[in-house]
Amino acid sequence: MASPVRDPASEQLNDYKRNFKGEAPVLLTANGVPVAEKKASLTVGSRGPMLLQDVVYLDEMSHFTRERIPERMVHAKAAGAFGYFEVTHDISKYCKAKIFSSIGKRTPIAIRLSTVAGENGSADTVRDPRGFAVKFYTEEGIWDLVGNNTPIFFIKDSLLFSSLVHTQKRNPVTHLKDADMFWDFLSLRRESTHQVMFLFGDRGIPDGYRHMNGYGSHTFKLVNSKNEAVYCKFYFKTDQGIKNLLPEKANELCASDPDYSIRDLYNAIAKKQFPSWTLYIQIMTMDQAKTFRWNPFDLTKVWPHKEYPPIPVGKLVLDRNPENYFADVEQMAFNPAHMVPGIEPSPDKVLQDRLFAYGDTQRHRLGPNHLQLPVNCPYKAISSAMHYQRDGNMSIYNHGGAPNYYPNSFFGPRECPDVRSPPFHVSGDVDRYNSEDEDDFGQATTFWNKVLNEPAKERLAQNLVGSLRNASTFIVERAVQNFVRVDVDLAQRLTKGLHKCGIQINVLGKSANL
Ligand code: HDE
Repeated sequence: MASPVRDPASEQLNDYKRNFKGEAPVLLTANGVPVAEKKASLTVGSRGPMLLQDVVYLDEMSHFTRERIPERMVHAKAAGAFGYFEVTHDISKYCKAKIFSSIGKRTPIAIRLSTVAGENGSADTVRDPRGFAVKFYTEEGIWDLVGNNTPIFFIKDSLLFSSLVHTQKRNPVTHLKDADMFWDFLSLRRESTHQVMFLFGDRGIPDGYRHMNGYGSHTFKLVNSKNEAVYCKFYFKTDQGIKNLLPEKANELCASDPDYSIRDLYNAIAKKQFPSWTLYIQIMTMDQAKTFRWNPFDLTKVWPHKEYPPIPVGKLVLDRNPENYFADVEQMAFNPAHMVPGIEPSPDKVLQDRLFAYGDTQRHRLGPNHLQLPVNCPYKAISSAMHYQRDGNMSIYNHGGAPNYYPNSFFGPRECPDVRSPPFHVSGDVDRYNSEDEDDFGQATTFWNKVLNEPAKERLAQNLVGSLRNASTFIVERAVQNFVRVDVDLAQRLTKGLHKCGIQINVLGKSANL
């Protein structure tokens, strides 16, 4: 009988035992040989030394010392789950992808929900964006929508990405999080202001993973069966309702239950309280894109819902926990380059870079054949030989006797002209263009004035003060100067809050003694 305080996650081993049919199997070495004794190594006399011929020990220890694979550079700590996506509305006039072909159609999915800056063992309830990565196993191959819980991002040119990440992680000397690195970079890159306001607002600490939205964030291109294209943004709205944690509660949980979000998701699914999200798209025509008052491919800006109203598409439901965390979640490999016919990239520079970076990191993290792993394999799309890639580390499915060159006369896989993308035109001078622009503050101002109510404004200001106060004063000044450009009211609140912490700057972000 389970104790009343034990939740489904705590009962995992008892569940395994309860569901087990028959007797415990015989213990084998990795090469399948029965093991007679597992509690004592092979030694000369009871006091040793050990023998090299203890193959049971060698088998065990040589695998153990290789258990860890490289941790993800970002998004290392995560929960994972499985479920399905069901179409509820017809969007075939915009998109020919078969996943959307009929109402009621279900496609299996996997999801990985993560924090960003912390390591694999870090606490869940920190102020940080959350990853919202969905893998759709469609009959046309894998579609990965690798998004966050925010519709926007810190930067709009990927060349800055590794620096951004370094500043959110540890100082290379002290191995500590460093407020100077954090605020120096963000205050020098003012296009980050919009995302920073989101991060330090209430939604910066969601209450677990079930109560937050997910955003594809980038602009994508959709193509219909007549090869007509539109631009699109994807977003998943939580059906559980938005719920966030106040900083005091979140800090308390960091100590008392650092795995709060993983536990919450696992238990909800185990109790059959299956979380779900509604998928919406926003559509912008090619002509609208030409005259939109912002760059429609700028990842630091939203498309206002009033002008580009969300169109419902379907439901995403999580109804199955992983059977094994490492196999199913740690080895899950997302890649924005995994798109299916009908879904294409837009010119967004950050998306373009991500098309390279993710496959590259997966080949480093998991190896060149990571797409053959069960959790990553496009199992709905394969019936026989797929392509002409062969060999490499850990090739499990190596296409048997099928020809390994193209073209060939032996029934090797053939081209599929039907899925050819419509051509598109680009022109311009090759150069390195500064991505900051005059309107880096406009949407942040709208967020402050139109989205936040008074208590939410005050909480945002206090959260910012709580973090800024740890940085060097010249960096604080620069940061406040940026917030003046959002709204003087915000800058005033920051100045007041900082004064209370002994940091004397005036409302324009200048040191009071200057
Ligand atoms: Fe990522 N990002 N990122 N990212 N990202 C990774 O890929 C990267 C960006 C996001 O659950 C890494 O497999 C570049 C935006 C999620 O496994 C890495 C740029 C958005 C996940 C990487 C970005 C994201 C990642 C680390 C250009 C939201 C976790 C390990 C500036 C729209 C996926 C890995 C999972 C993971 C690179 C920006 C979301 C290093 C170069 C924007 C949800 O390849």
